[in-house]
Amino acid sequence: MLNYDSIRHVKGESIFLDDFGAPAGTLHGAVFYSPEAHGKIISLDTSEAEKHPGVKAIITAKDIPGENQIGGIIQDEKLFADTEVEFIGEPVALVIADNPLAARKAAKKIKIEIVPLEVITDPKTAFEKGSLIIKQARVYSCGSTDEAWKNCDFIFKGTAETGGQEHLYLETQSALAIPLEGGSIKIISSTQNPTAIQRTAARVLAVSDNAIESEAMRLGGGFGGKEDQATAWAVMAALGCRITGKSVKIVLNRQEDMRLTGKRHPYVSDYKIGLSKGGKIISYEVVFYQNAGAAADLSPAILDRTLAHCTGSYFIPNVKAEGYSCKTNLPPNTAFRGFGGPQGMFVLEAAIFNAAEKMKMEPRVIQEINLLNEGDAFPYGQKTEFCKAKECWNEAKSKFDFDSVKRETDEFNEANKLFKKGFAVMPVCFGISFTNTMLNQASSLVHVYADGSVSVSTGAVEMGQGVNMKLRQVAALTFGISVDKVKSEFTNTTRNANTSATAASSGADMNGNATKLACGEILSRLKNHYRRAAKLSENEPVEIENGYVISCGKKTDVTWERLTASAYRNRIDLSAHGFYATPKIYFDPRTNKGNPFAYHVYGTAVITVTLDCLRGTYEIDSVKAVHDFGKSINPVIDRSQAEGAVMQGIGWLTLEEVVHNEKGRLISDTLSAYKVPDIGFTPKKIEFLFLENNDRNAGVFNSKAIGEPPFMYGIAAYFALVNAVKAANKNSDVKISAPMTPEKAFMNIYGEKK
Ligand code: MTE
Ligand code: LUZ
Ligand code: MOS
Repeated sequence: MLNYDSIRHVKGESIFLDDFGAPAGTLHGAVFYSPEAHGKIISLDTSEAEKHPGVKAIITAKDIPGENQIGGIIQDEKLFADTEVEFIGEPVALVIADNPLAARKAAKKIKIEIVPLEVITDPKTAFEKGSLIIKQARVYSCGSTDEAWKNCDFIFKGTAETGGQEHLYLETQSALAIPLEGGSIKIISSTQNPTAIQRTAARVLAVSDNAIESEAMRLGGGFGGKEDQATAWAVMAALGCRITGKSVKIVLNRQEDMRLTGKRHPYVSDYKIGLSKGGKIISYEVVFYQNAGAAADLSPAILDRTLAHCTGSYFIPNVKAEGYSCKTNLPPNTAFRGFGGPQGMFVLEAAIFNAAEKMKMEPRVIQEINLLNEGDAFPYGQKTEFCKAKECWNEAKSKFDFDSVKRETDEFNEANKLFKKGFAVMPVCFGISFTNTMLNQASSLVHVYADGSVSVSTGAVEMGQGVNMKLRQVAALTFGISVDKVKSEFTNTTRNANTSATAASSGADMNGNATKLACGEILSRLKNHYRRAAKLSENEPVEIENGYVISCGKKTDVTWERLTASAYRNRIDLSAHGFYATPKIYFDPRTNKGNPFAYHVYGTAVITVTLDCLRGTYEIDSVKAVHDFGKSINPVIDRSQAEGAVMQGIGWLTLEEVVHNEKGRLISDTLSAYKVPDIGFTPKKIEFLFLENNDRNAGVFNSKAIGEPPFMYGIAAYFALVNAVKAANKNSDVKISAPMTPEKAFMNIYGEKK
């Protein structure tokens, strides 16, 4: 029982990077960053800073031995700005001192002269000025919207906006680089992607990949914010290490982390939707303007997922979805749970909401009749398989009784003037796999020690989502032994090479499958060893169950430990490497057609809210969902992932508001200015019903990915609040612009209709 992350966390025993005993003499780095959102650098004066006590080095672009380039998808991001700055918070120099305070104080003494250039913060303005990350539009389409409009009884147009979101992982970005022999460097960092750090550090330092060992112990949360954006700090630490010959540690403080790192992408989107009288959606056009910030980062991949998920859980025969990654003078925005999917789905829900209002129907009627059926094709060509859209909806509809939710809400609103309730339903369908097919690969290195204990190393990074526990379970299930025998190791590039980020909710799926393969290999060697020793023929069934060998169906007295010790003495290899590449997926990025996802995850949630009409504040009364968990291998982890994700989704659309001023400065850069849901905001009731099934899918042991899909149930909270506002003032002209902060709810109740 002691061998659980949760218990270690509660006892304060878990080791995070900043707890890790850094080598004696470790130096500390502080980042000096651009105070201007756009401009030409005309001078940089570090002379005063150099004189500050304790300062050992000040590193700028000119000190980089290799390339000053950290871009992943597109090579458009410098480690340090040299001639131009494009956002406030863009790193310009790294001050290295013998303690963090001295480094930060010295950084304040650096002087930079910048000739300001025009600052753009809004994606549509960027689009109009031709400021784009990629010039061409990304377009996903099916059928013909041009043809379809004439078959529609109703056509509506509108705009929907969603805001940014701060990751607010408890552990801020941090890295420690330690010099090894022969010019090699070990980087330990809080990253979802150790391989990206290895490759980028090698490139910046002009060394080969094998000169960099990159490790992640466990993260105090990542949520996508450390998929790409842990790299810069880790590479800076490595560069500092190379230049000073000493270990270098960089730990951003909270405010630096909020100012310097990118967030969820805000979007502004224009839609046009066409329906039949009965509410069938016939045609849908949408243009997404994604606010990418000043560099590509993961924006193009995120835009792809927005486009892939723009039809949500619905079948729409005629679709044209266009997307632009707009370049603005903000920190590059990045991965965040859902990876553009939530932004895509939100717009269609806004369109359905708008249509329903004009057609005097309830949104849930339109939602229900358009749900995906088995075999329906998405605009990207893939057809649904084991589709659970209707099953989840119907189960939720009956278990949570949507009709009585409606009746109770109406009755409450009749009876109350100062408080109004609202509810909304949200079906989710989320594709599992990286949309970039190449990334869908994983490896596992399993050692069985002679005493029968097991060590599992994969590319999966533990960030609180419980992947380490799931991997231990996979090994234990495959071997037929107790989970206590198995340990998940820290993620390290010398044990697992060429790993993908732990992301796209597929960490447990892919690394679990690789682990199953590796364990299976060792298991078959062990079984053969037993057969030889017991003089059984090759075909006689030998199994291991609950730590004992079962021979020809009968339990023996040979324990797992005895078997492994004996195998060792007989010179049997007790280690194996498993490699998993998600089968049957492909995607052609030129036509945007293919089978990008291994499978889809489905569910339906209903959220009820109460709005205080005098204050604009609100409570989430309940979140109830039927969710397709597949055959869960760890229902406790899966349930808590679902609850955490939906809370994060609700936060995105309600309290959390990322605000920049017109100069590109982040205003919401403290926790007093940026509100996240806390325990007091937690819904009074959260109920997740498991739609269990044993469908064949690419999840390990037919489990299903859980990390991201429930995030999107949060969208129901937004529309529930809009309904509550409209119950308070039926003439309120609510602009669909998330988040619905209490201020906005208030203004929407009392604001003038234009
Ligand atoms: N849960 C916790 N506690 N902390 C996190 O940082 N990240 C989420 C999700 N759940 C996260 C989390 C995101 S964005 C993803 S993609 C998945 O976990 C990644 O892990 P998995 O692939 O193992 O599900
Ligand atoms: N990261 C990525 C992701 O690189 N590709 C994806 O498709 C993805 N999806 C979700 C989260 N992260
Ligand atoms: Mo999650 S956004 O895929 O890290």
